Amino acid sequence: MSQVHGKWVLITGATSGNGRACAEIFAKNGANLILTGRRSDRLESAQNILIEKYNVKVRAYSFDIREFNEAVKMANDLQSAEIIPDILINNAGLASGKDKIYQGLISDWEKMIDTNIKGLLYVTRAILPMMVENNEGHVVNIGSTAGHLVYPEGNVYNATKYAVKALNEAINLDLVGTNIRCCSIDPGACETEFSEVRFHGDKNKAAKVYEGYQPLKPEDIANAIFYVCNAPAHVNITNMVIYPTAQRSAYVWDKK
Ligand code: NDP
Ligand code: 8X3
Repeated sequence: MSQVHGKWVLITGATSGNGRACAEIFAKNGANLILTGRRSDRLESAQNILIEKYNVKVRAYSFDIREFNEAVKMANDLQSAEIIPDILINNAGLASGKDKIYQGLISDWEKMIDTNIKGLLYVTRAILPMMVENNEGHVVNIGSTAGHLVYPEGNVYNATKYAVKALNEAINLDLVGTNIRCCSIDPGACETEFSEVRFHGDKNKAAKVYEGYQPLKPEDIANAIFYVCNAPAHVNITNMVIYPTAQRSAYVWDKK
């Protein structure tokens, strides 16, 4: 039986892409889920499907992770229900826009900084004390290869993912002496709604990002996270970088 069976897994950004794929693999292996995202219709649908399919418990919290109070409300509600998340997957995030830095929209920059950095911090600040109190848990941060190498017009998105890399290292250091592990999973190009969001809903532009090669699938990322969470308790995988085979860096591609 998998180590996650019967555990509570909190996934931010579970309405789509990597987060939704994580919900599937963890539920399939008997984990109970706490799902978050802003689109309540999708959350409710995922909740119903996963309960029906895998007979696990699923709680859904629809909120914007840019609101610290909302993360605290969720944490308080979990505490009232005597639920301590065993695994926190800080997945919610986005790129908004792809422009030269002297032409970028301030609204895009604020969205990325507030979601990818501050939102991740807010949820972590609300949930991690419960894990520390329990001296058990696993934090998985979804970074990106964009947090290892800057590319043209990636600027602020790159900066937010460099911040996730730094925070992942910082969380690990601050957790020394506890049994809580912390890992950053850093994917390259993965076909989700990511590019559609980045290009403000332009589906044609988004589709072009994935043409001419096999990008990663959300299931590939979910499998990696599942692997990390199933490592024996004395094994702390702190970082995993995952590229499609056809992509070796932001600059080196094999596109047909
Ligand atoms: P998707 O757009 O498919 O999913 C993003 C998820 O984040 C959605 O569930 C969305 O839910 C949630 N989200 C976004 N903003 C907020 C917010 N303010 N509050 C709450 N939830 C929010 O993209 P991916 O699955 O690809 O993205 C997941 C993570 O993976 C991101 O951190 C991204 O940076 C990272 N990543 C993606 C790569 C890729 O190529 N796809 C590569 C490397 C990293 P909702 O809209 O319902 O709120
Ligand atoms: C998403 C991957 O290369 O578009 O983080 O930045 S990339």
